[in-house]
Amino acid sequence: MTDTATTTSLNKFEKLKAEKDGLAIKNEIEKFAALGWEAMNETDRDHRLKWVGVFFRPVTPGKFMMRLRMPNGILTSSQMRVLAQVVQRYGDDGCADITTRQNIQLRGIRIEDLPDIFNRFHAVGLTSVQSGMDNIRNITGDPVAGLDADELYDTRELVQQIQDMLTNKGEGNPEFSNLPRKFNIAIAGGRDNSVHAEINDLAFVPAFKEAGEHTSLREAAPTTALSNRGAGEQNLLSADSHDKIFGFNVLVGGFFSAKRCEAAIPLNAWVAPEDVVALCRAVLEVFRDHGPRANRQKSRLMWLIDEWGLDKFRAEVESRLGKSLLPAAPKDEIDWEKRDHIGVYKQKQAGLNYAGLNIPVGRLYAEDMFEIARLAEVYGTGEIRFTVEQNIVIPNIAESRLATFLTEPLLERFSIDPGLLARSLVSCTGAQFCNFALIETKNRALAMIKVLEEELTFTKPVRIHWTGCPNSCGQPQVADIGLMGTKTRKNGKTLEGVDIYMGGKVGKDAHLGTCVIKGIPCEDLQPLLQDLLIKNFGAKLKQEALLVGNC
Ligand code: SRM
Ligand code: SF4
Repeated sequence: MTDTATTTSLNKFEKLKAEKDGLAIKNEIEKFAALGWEAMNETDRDHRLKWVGVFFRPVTPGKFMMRLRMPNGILTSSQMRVLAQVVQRYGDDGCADITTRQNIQLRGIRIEDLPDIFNRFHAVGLTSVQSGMDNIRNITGDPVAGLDADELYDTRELVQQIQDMLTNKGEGNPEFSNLPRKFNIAIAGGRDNSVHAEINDLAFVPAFKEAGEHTSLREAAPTTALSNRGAGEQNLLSADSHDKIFGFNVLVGGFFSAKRCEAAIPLNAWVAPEDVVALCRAVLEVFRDHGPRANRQKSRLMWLIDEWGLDKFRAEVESRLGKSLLPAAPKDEIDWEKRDHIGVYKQKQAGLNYAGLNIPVGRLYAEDMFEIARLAEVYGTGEIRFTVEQNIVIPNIAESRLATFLTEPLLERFSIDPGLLARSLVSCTGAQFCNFALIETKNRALAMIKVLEEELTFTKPVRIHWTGCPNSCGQPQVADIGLMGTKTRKNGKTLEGVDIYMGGKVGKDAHLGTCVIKGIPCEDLQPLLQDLLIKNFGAKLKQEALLVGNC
């Protein structure tokens, strides 16, 4: 238990965790299934079930949401089929959403089916453990890890190792089941920061150290640092890299919340890949044991760093680690604009391609999921990946199969070449299922870009992110145009509205956007967005473009 928690009064969530650890729920699933959701203890139902990834939805009582864990966003076609079967049994109530953490959530779940669902998950190596409440969220990694000829590090194995350590191989780990608050971890393996490292509580970004500097944490020869890299190691170092060692600069404290949003700050630490798991453990132990627990609005890691100062925090992490941290490398290797991976791209393996399919606002139905699984098997090796933009990647498509793949009907809906607004559209769950939502998001987001794409021509993608409330699950602060749900007044009436964020930059020199316009009623939004797109992003009215063309 924390320093702070022992000296201050506990908030409601700390109390419920102290009464019974969330993970204890794991052994009570059969009992809940027999009882039914209405007879269950409310605290178990509304809160503790989140420790096994089951979320009571006050908007649709009795129809639960299940949040999985997808380390590095990767799953197999067999796993996708199991997920499809689970949502299929709920008919119109069943669907799934790819999330902004490279993950998937299932909807319509009935409590009586949980034992069977967990058995099915177990059979194919899926876990939903510790995916909600005061636990570590899905760990994100590069969506084209192991495929991209330009990658610096294949993040897959490392992400899996961290998840295994933190969740006891998906079975649940009581060591980390009572954090002061949620915790996000990301590892970037490429030059374009595909994971939004800067918005995580703990993030690792590629950085090279001069070999001579690599002394105090461990005397590691370059070969040791490279040995953990997984497949396709040939292109991993830059040409002049004989005397450089690959590792990661460490960022800490990034988070979004209703009250405060912060980009992560450098810990002034560099770690070799083989030290990443230990560092994650050390940081989490410090957060678990010392993080502030009195006020839920002030419990994320950055609040502890504020309270202590970075030097004390770093020293405490070193003490848990049992060794000194090396200072950060002078620069990281994030020097590309962020890619969205939509389209077909050559892999580093000769003759193979990966295809990025745009899944509008991440929403999938059972038949889509079966079809994605089929495509992945017929054309690839059965592997499927998710991106933080709520899209999918199908890797390992042989050159000889590509032309046929491109004629598949599913690609008409899940395009490899969508409109320039559609390809970058992201939306959180919103009012359809989320009780925090101040507005409906997903359908509105789709309808809005349809109209805008009909009216305007674009020369480049514009990243529009919708989020239904200030919790910022849809990450409006990283968008070119971020739309955050709010309530606003017009002609004496309360209406659904948005606050508009702009200036978010991803990839190299990433920084957060800020709120530029407040309280626009959704019914007045379209002309305003049109104006912003024309003035700030080079969009042109189609009529105008036609006239110019005619001259
Ligand atoms: Fe989130 C709470 C959905 C990514 C910040 N988030 C919720 C809940 C669980 C609230 C609830 O119980 O209804 C939402 C579930 C709605 C539902 O039925 O789907 C929810 N969050 C989501 C997802 C599904 C949005 C999406 O459509 O993709 C994302 C799931 C990710 C995952 O797979 O684990 C999701 N949430 C995020 C992100 C983005 C990220 O991680 O990059 C953030 C901002 C980053 C961060 O956390 O620092 C985010 N969610 C929050 C917060 C504010 C946290 C805070 O410190 O105050 C809450 C509310 C809370 O925790 O008290 C929240
Ligand atoms: Fe729900 Fe708000 Fe998160 Fe959207 S941003 S999923 S409305 S909590």
